Amino acid sequence: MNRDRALELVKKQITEQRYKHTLGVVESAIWLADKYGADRDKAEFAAIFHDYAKFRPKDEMKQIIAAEGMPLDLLDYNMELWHAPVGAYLVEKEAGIKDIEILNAIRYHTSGRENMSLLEKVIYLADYIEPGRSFPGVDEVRKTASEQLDSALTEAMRNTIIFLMNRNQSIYPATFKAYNYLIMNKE
Ligand code: DGI
Ligand code: FE
Ligand code: FE
Ligand code: FE
Repeated sequence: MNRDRALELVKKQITEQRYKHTLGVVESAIWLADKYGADRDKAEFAAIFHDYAKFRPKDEMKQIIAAEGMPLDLLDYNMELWHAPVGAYLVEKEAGIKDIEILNAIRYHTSGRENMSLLEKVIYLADYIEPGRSFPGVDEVRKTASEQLDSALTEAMRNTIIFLMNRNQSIYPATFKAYNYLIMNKE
């Protein structure tokens, strides 16, 4: 699989706007990978495919979560979480990506998890800071990302948790666990 073929496969799955976001995530992921010593090619492929399942029908995502042994508690939380694990599954099945590090970076790009790998951190953060994002506080996270990866990741997770809480939404436990892990294992 080369980069152009991967982009072509993804383009068919998502909207024009989401494709632009994806190109932004690729740019930010390569920047972060080079800065923090992650595998540049893996970062590029994980970024290209990270939102592959974003527009799959709700029922199809539900069915895959149940049938493929994914955590069933996902179904009790915001359905925005589902495209990440379902994406990892479909990218393997439909695009033939077998690399477990790439698949895990896709799988955990929305919730995060405890003890994230370097590649998982790069993709989570690239998704948050890509040039097309305009969340309140994103410029501060971009600045931190140029200095310290874990600090930037912690800020991005904190902002996301606060954003969801302010909108009266539930928080998936893995997200809290990811945040706590970073706070409790700071250098
Ligand atoms: O797919 P994207 O829009 O590029 O971004 P994403 O996959 O990081 O997140 C999609 C949305 O999921 C984002 O607006 C926040 C929302 N979300 C809902 N429940 C949770 C959650 N995010 C986290 N981290 N944890 C949750 O429990
Ligand atoms: Fe996503
Ligand atoms: Fe994200
Ligand atoms: Fe995304």
